[in-house]
Amino acid sequence: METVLVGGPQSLYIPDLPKSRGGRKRLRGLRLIHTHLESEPLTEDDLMDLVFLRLDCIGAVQVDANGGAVTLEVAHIQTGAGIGSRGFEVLAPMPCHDPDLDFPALVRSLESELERNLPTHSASGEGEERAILVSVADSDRESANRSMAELVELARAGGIIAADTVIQMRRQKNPRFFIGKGKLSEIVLRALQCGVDLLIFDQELNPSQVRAITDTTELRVVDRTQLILDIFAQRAQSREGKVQVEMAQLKYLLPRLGVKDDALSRLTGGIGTRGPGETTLEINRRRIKDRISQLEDSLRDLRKRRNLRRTRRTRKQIPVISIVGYTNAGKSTLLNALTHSSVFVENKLFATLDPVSRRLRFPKDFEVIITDTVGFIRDLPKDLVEAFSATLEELQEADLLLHVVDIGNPRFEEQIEAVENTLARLELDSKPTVMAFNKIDLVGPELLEQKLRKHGGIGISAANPRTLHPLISAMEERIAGFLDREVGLSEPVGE
Ligand SMILES: Nc1nc2c(ncn2[C@@H]2O[C@H](COP(=O)(O)OP(=O)(O)OP(=O)(O)O)[C@@H](O)[C@H]2O)c(=O)[nH]1
Ligand SMILES: [Mg+2]
Repeated sequence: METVLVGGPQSLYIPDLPKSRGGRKRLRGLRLIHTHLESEPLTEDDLMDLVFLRLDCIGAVQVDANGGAVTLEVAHIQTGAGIGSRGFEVLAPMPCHDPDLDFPALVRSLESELERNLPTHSASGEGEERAILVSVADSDRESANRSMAELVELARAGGIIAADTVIQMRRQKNPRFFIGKGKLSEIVLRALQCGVDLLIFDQELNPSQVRAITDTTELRVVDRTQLILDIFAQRAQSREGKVQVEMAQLKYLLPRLGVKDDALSRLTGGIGTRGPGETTLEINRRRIKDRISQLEDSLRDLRKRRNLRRTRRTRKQIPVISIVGYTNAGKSTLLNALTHSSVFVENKLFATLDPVSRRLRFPKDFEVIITDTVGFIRDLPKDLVEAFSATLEELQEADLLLHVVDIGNPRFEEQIEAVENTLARLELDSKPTVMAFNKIDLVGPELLEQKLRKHGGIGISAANPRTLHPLISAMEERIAGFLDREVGLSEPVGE
């Protein structure tokens, strides 16, 4: 026996229990046997406790009129149950004086089944983290699915494998847990089955929700914003990129420190502990504020230098084309193809963080600077946009925006909208823009034709330089137009 608890007729308060014997991925090694004075069967609350506390089993003793123990009802988790099923099995009541059950054998078999379900380590690659991805959506199942598909990609970009995904359709969010409590218990069970101790939510959670879920499930909790911040932290190469990411991470963290005691250690217990922000994430609020103002200083410095470079460039009057677009649209591939360079390209979200500029000579014999920068995404976290304002300011000097769209992606129209919204947020929506529909090799000619007509774009395949001529001509024409106008303004030609 480990602990004796005394409760009232209606309820039993269960204090913090000792940690499970094999870490969070196994049963706790405890059976909870309690008395039901009204002789009622196992209740919904009992069964929730069974799952949330990962008990080996839960038993209720039913009593007779004199308070003597009569029958024992026992439930245990089901190791094979998936999302959507109840996840536990209630055994037929047995006589208390002679329960017909070999407990140790039952627990052994549950644990060995759990063990068997776990993925073998080498198969998934070393050091890869696994998580259950969770979304709570209000009405549109289709869009929740698409958003989840993107979250899976985001997780992959952050080096995390999605062990399972769960979408709950729910008009009203549970204020405490955000997700429904029943669904949360299914998730806990699923986590146990998959040997996962990380949940990633597709929606932003408030600090007390993160805390409530962490407390109840003993699983680490991260939301989409934190995941994106984490990817940026892993990717940042340049000093400027690192400063910007650290700033965004700290600004995200700061309001979340309002919740008392160890909220910080809980938050940083998530995956947001890698990358440049790593050391600073452990320090307290005061020092975070100091650090933020320090970072602001260095960003101001970096921005000054950037401005200087820019003025020099403008003085030379070289037109600038900036490539913009949703992440993974093929921006860097296009820059490489246009300028015969070898900027890093990868089939992962946010491969590029630091802006890159290259020169490009057009057939008509004038030169432009073409820049590639960080990709956009739907609901780009506010702190990131702010922190990356220096990088994004580069776009202000562009004479022409080249908006690259991945027409091979089924969500490309939403992506166009997300990019246009971000451009509007950056007050860039009035810039002249050429739209390039990339990856035409992935779609049929009819769809392509229809979409090009609808959006007024030019079809290309950045992977195949022979397809780029129409785009090059279109850009050349637009730029030549500006140059003529500028020449016309500064040195009016006589009669
Ligand atoms: N099938 C096909 N794939 C392409 C084409 N152009 C680029 N890709 C692939 O698309 C993926 C993303 O390309 P990137 O150039 O890294 O995309 P990006 O827009 O710079 O992405 P981020 O920097 O992550 O925002 C890579 O796997 C490319 O090989 C194309 O024309 N056809
Ligand atoms: Mg790129």
